[in-house]
Amino acid sequence: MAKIPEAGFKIGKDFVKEANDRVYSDLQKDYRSLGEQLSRRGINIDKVTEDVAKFSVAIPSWALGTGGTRFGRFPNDSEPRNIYEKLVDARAVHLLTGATPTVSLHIPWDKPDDPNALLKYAADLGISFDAMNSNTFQDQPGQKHSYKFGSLSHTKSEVRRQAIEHNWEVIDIGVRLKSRALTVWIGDGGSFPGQVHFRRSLRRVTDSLREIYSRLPDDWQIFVEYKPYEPAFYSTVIQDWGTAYVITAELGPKAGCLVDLGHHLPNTNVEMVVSRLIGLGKLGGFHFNDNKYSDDDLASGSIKPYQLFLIFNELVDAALDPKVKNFKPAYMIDQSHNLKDPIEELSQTVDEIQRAYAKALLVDRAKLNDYQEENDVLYAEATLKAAFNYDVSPIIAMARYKKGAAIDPIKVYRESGYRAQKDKERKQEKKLHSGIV
Ligand code: RM4
Ligand code: MN
Ligand code: MN
Repeated sequence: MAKIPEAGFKIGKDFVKEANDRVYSDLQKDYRSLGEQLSRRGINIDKVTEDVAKFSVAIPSWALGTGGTRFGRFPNDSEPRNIYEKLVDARAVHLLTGATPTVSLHIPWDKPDDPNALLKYAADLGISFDAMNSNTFQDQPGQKHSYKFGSLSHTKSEVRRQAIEHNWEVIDIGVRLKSRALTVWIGDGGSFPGQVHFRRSLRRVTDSLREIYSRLPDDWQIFVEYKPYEPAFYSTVIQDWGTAYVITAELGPKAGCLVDLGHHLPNTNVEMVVSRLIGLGKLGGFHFNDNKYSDDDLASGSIKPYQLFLIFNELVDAALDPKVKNFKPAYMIDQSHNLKDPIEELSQTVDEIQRAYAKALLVDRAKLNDYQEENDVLYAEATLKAAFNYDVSPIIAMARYKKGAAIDPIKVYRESGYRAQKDKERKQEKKLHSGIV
């Protein structure tokens, strides 16, 4: 069994506290001034801060390595070489942001030799495990059947069987890691007209997923992720939310749809997709990221912050609606960090997501409702814009401070010298392939 590495250098809680002490009085002033503005509108800033402080989002294990494009990858010398080192980096993000206590594992990319040892290692770092991700979109060394022509939807039953068994194994590992969900994304589809029979392939994928579902523990969920294209360039078997909905409806109550923000064709009204799935009781969770063109896996909120806000507007609206039952979508990040330091970009991402959430909490819902009922288009839109236009930075920084996280995460991280320390500790024997490429 592989040796469990030492955690090495860690940013201390005291280091964060000392940095916070230097800027806290400035934060207090900004917070008070925003609080006054909000109270004139009948909003209690402390309540908003409390809600933001309760928000958390899972980090995907693959996002801690340097990402890439299909043309290349430019890793730094200190990228984590294994899941243990990834967890140490995840702990740094959580220490800085206070909002990422869980990691979502990709199997086999981060398959543990010993799940019990990994669970303990993670617990010592204050990290636990979120949804497990299976991978039948690549062939692995020693694998009997190839996924070149599909996995759960493959024409040959032995290939489907292998893919089903892989998912069962992922559930088993997840149970040992105390995870409670499985996310399934498949690359199945066709690149040329005629390659795949549309109705039959959907039937096969649904039947395979039923077999996976049958092994799901009672307290687990399965998230079915859709994607319109890539790696298949003509047709994808689970191409959109409608197809994901039909599948999850057939599977049963433990199945929900997973909305990866990058998995929509340009100009799709994603916030409306979200509201439709809420209405159908099938919004399982999210993969947050942003894009200009399609599945670019850029940092959340970097390109379309208004869209992110409008998505959170639907989520807050649903959470406040007593008619929406058992509303608890799973929040996960799914990004590729090609250029920025993954720890920095993840911290920035968490901040952006919380920003969208905080702004959505500021929407005057009673007024919005009246304007909608009266068809006052201008004021309805202006009500959303009024919330979006606030600079909620003091709320987010205060939420972090209250949890002992950093008021200014990036500054604290850079001052800590973490990267330089890890450069020394993690001599890269070979350039690893550990991000999305
Ligand atoms: C896919 C999809 C999956 C992710 C892989 C790496 O496009 O978003 O969620 O696991 O990429
Ligand atoms: Mn995804
Ligand atoms: Mn994707």
